[in-house]
Amino acid sequence: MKGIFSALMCSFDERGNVNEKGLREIIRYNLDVCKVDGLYVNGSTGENFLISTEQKKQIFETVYDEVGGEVPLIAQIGSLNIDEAIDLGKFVTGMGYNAISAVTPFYYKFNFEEIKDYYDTILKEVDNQLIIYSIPALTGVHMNLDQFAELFNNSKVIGVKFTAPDFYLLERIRHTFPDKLIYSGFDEMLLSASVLNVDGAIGSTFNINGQRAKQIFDFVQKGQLQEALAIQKVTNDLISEVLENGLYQTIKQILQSKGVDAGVCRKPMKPLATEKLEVANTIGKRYLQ
Ligand code: HMN
Repeated sequence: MKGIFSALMCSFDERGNVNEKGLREIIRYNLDVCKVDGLYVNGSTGENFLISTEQKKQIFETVYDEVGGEVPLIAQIGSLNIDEAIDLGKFVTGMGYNAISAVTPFYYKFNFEEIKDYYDTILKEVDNQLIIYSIPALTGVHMNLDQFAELFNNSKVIGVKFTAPDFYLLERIRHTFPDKLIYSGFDEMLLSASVLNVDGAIGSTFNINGQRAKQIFDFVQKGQLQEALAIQKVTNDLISEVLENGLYQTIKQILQSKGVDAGVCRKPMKPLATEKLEVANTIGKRYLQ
């Protein structure tokens, strides 16, 4: 469960249906070309919050079938509808997913007691281990060290996907909980997080740039910081161009240019205009052979 995990993209057709063949091609590209260590399924990058329960299950099943035990799988089952979260948690656990993960409940301003109860309720019902998904910039949920400690008190909570630029808090969590799994969530900060001894990283750009992410992580583990920095620099050149052109759409177009049927993004995300499609193709050619 350590190392570089792609936050897996999903292929959708123009009507918003899951394109299973395309999804399988994205998985193969991740495993065979990017050589990632694992997959994080139905996260933000998988457009999870834009799709139905049936589509989530279809994706969980297709991924499990295609991967067939090759790498560990983490299923993001978090939902504002706690019954859906539990249902999905049971579904993936029955199938054999290695762990579940759930985003902190968002939109309503839940207090910490409610957030803790959300995780405890899921874990009472689902017989699996769970990784908290913390992404304050998107959820508005900022937790401090004591609150992480309270969540980690539940022994089934085995770690956190920490998607925040707060390296002070990250260091405190690492230091305080040496046995919990900590995944860095911002690909552009992978080197900095790796220096703090995270166990791995989960990110969207690994769908295309997984090989460099693995090199950064491995160089840091061997103490070769200058080598890691050189690769993080190229990685960040790539990421800044991708972000400027439209994050998920550009990653999909780059996959498309590599012969992977990555499809389009779900509405309300808009497809790339022609000039931006060309920019995406150029990024793919310049940074990814
Ligand atoms: C997921 O749940 O899909 C990801 O793990 C989210 C991941 O943290 C990404 N964040 C978002 O897409 C909002 C990052 O990989 C991010 O895309 C990347 O660092 C570029 O900013």
